[in-house]
Amino acid sequence: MTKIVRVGVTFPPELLQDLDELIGEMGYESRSKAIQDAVTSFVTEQRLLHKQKGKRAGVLVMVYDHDVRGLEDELIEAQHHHRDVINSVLHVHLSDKECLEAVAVKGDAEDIKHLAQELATRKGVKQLRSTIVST
Ligand code: NI
Repeated sequence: MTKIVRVGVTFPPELLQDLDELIGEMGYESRSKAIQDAVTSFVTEQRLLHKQKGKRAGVLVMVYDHDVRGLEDELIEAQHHHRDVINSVLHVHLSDKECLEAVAVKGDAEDIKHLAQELATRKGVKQLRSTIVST
């Protein structure tokens, strides 16, 4: 039998509510199974991004909360730092406090990966999805 480890994780209430709604709709028997599946998807996606090598192009799409103190400055700083791989940025004001940014990237896979990591790991960035193709 596979050994199971128990961990404690904190969630914003709205996220947990969304998760529980989805779990109900999808017919999951437990929250743990749904969270394990979500983590598996995350690990698979990140591993795939890590393995990329050579010239790549694509789009990073992120959603963030602009009310989080200092976040916009940090995001802009990260983008300036990686300007060599950024071709264009599209900003969409989604709601009173949520913004979506689509960052078109082209260049070395390693640099694109660093940019994606710098953006995704900031507090207040709710999602970052990347679509990367070879060039
Ligand atoms: Ni905005």
